[in-house]
Amino acid sequence: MRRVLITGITGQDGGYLTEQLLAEGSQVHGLVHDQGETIGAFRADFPSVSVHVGDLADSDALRRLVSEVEPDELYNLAGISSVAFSWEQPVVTAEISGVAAAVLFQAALRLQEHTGRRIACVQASSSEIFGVAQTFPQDEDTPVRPVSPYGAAKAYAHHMAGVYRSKGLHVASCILFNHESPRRPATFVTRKITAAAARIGAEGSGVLRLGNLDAGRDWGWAPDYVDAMVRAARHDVGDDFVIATGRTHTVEEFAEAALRHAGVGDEWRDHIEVDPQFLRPMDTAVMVGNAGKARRELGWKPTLDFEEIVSRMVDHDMELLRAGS
Ligand code: GDR
Repeated sequence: MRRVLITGITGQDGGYLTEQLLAEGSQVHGLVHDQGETIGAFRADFPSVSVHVGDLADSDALRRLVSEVEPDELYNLAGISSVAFSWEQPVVTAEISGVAAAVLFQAALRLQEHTGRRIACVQASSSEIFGVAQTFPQDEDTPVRPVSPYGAAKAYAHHMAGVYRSKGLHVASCILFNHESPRRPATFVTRKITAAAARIGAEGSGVLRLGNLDAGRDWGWAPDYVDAMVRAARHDVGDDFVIATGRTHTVEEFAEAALRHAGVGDEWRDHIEVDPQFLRPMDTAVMVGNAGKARRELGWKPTLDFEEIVSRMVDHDMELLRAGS
């Protein structure tokens, strides 16, 4: 039976990945930081998963965990996932989104050398490593020039994936563009928009306060991106893969689509205000990825388009409102 270790298992991607791996019969272990409500809910949803409570900043504990679990596959999904928050906590971001990845790769390589068994690692990298890209669309050869503490930490982990690959470890760095689902927390713009759109649609009034409306993002469907990571783990060689849809939309276009889907008509723009508190010190303007390599080498392609993702998220939030939660 395949044994898998996932860091960040209680996040959006961790949940979808756990479902996919359990469905195929893998034994799943997960590292969890928070001991509160999140972990309780996760245990209730996935009683067969072995949950290990620990801190990514504790390198010794991470090494011990890898040698105890002896995984066949290790998915590093953990870290600070909010670019906005990384401006407030740049050092913590470096430690847990950057250094912890290197600790895990080193521990996996040691385990591989010790046991003689192949261990496949997947690093959940990010389009933020490209910063304000000068080439469109971005692919695996686009220069890595981050412009946020989050992007810089992810860039370090991405480079370390390459370093450990050259030492003989299978490390795939999946350069994930934005990927959404109804499980996204409202700290991210898509869910903030869909939750507000559902409310405005139901009440016929209300205002959605946003930051940069002109930012362009390549928004995909989170379960597709999780599937790409599994394919990358099982590919013949560890490599870098851009995972994206190849289409970009602005934040304003996302808001328009969500409000219209929630039943707000041509007056949708009256419900949006720009609030400077949501602007960032530096923001990547337009992101769009070319996932041609993942298509060719992993047989991967996105299954849902922009309109369908928006609809599913708004429908979910309308359902939550109806259920009174
Ligand atoms: P991002 O996602 O920073 O791209 O990182 P987010 O949804 O936070 O922002 C997307 C864009 O929307 C603009 N924006 C706002 N963002 C938030 N959160 N709240 C607002 O009110 C708002 N108004 C406008 C932002 O400025 C930005 O341009 C996500 C995360 O999932 C990362 O972990 C991942 O690595 C990258 O995507 C790829």
